[in-house]
Amino acid sequence: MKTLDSLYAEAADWLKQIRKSGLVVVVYHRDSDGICSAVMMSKILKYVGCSSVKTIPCDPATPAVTPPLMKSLSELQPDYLIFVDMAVDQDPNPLILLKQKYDTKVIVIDHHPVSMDLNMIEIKHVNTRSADATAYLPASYMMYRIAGKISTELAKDYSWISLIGTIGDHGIDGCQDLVKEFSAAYGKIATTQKDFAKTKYGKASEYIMSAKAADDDGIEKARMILERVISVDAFLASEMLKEWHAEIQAVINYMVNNFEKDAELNPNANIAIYTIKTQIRIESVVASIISDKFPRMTVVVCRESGDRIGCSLRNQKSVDVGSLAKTAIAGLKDARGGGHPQAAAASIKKTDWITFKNALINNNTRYPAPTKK
Ligand SMILES: [Mn+2]
Repeated sequence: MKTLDSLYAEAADWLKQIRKSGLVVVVYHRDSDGICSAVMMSKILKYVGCSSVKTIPCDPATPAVTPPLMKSLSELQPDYLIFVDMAVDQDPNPLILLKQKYDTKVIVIDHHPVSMDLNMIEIKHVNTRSADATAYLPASYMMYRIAGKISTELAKDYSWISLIGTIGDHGIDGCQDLVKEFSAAYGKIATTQKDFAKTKYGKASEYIMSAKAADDDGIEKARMILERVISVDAFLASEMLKEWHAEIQAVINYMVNNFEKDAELNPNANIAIYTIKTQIRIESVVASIISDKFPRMTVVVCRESGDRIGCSLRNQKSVDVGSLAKTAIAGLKDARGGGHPQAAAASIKKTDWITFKNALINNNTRYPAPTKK
């Protein structure tokens, strides 16, 4: 088995050999960890001399490379294609096609559970779980380590960006080396996930998620601001991001405050199912906030959109909600579900709601959380 350190070195070597005139496309997960990983990647690409870089935000989907994404990539015909924080190994066929058609060189930098080792099909696959199956190390943290393999100064200068993404993915507690090095460079302000979430870096992560919820193009706009600014204070000073944050925060607070009143509680199965009515995609944030209050309960926040229902699942201590989500969609047509043990998502057709809900309740006690090292 490879060590984590050798994985980071491999990614760094791959990035260092990129031809400077080549077109690089970075596809990143549409969340705080994804944005911060993409910005860290831009910093590295700039450092190694690449001037032609395009970015595409993406929602997790099965297959990860959706037809619209494939269309963009076919138009761009990148020389190099970089995925950060995206579990594209779930279906590598589109990547094989790109490689064959345009001779695109592909690297995947990810921390989601591995479905397949892409190295076998000559795609550079750097996933922390192939070195440590139980590791929970966000992609932004990986980017910090990879940057450090290229230049110690580079990693140090932008450790605050990796920190924001790591907070966004609830990964601080497992990334204490980043915390230590960040504290040495910028002063000690916190140690734990809980405390870091309350700092301006936690707020920056919130701003990113508000941008995602408030505007169709918000995530890419937030990414551009983050890439441009020199500090977290400058990021938080953006008027547009501030407005979006206030607007979304009001709706989030309303939903969180009504949880205990409106959620369907199943004390025997230790699960609460909460349907929120709003046009804004806040189920994930609302689920995280409620889960912080009830860390041993499975919290499922659902929201209707068109003929589908999207759900965010959380359980910080007792249940592996990634496995639960997968099981709950089994047998349903046109359904998606899966994720991390502590945080997962599902999307189903409205007509399957009752079946899906019962499957959640009936299977919740079946998947104990993996024991942490
Ligand atoms: Mn992530």
